[in-house]
Amino acid sequence: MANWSEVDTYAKSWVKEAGENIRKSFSKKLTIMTKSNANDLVTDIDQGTEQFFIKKIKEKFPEHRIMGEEGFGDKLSNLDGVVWIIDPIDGTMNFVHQQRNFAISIGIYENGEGKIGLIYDVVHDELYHCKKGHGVYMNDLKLPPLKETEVSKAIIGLNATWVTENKRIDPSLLAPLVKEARGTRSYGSAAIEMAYIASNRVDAYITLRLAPWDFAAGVIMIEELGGVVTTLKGEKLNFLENNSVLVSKPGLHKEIMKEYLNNGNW
Ligand code: 2AM
Ligand code: CA
Repeated sequence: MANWSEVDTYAKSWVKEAGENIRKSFSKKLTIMTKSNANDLVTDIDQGTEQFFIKKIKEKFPEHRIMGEEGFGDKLSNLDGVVWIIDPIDGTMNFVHQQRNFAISIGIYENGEGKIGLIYDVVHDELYHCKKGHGVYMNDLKLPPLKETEVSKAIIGLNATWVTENKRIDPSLLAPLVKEARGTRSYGSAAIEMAYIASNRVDAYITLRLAPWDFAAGVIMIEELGGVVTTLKGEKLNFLENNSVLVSKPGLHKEIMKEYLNNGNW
């Protein structure tokens, strides 16, 4: 059994240290590269930050395994044992273009069960953190459980991509939701969107393609606060592949699934 208090203390101190290094990088020249396509960006800072975490984890917890977006971790085909799921910079496009609206996201799992979630909004110095069963905090502030709400009173995180022609969903499906919701927002970082639901700034978040490192930390926090996370078909997320994702306050999740997503039968 891992000593979760010890893991939590180290994880938080490494996240803060990595954040400090990222803030310092703002005054230096970035090296920007592309991955799968011209808009899929990665920088030397994404890579250096992931390598920083891997070095620290391997030194202190050599038996733990690591799944990292930039590929410096282990190749995993299961979630056995303790697994750190790391996105060194979630929202790289924002990091490059805006120097804000990005986060370090780390979810720590034991045999597939969420134990520790950390989302660090580096620029605002807001660390959202959760040790399973001990509540969710934004820095020192304990966040209250999520309350039920309805679409007509909700702000929904949704990228315009999904209501225009795209590869994954009929764009007309979500248009009524955009119309009925109080408002929509798109922050461009799944981790930030989930932290904002946890802290009651947004009510739901919908997207058609996320990787495990985009949601691993957020899922732990949202579920701890009584929120619901599934695919857009209403299924459990698969942590070894990409997923569509609906993150929502309770009540609202049921309404979106039933009234707008036809209970996943689309
Ligand atoms: P990233 O910045 O770490 O790549 C909105 O763009 C969100 O979707 C971000 O959290 C982003 O994470 C993620 N994202 C972007 N492209 C993606 C892809 N091809 N597959 C999965 N997630 C992606
Ligand atoms: Ca990333």
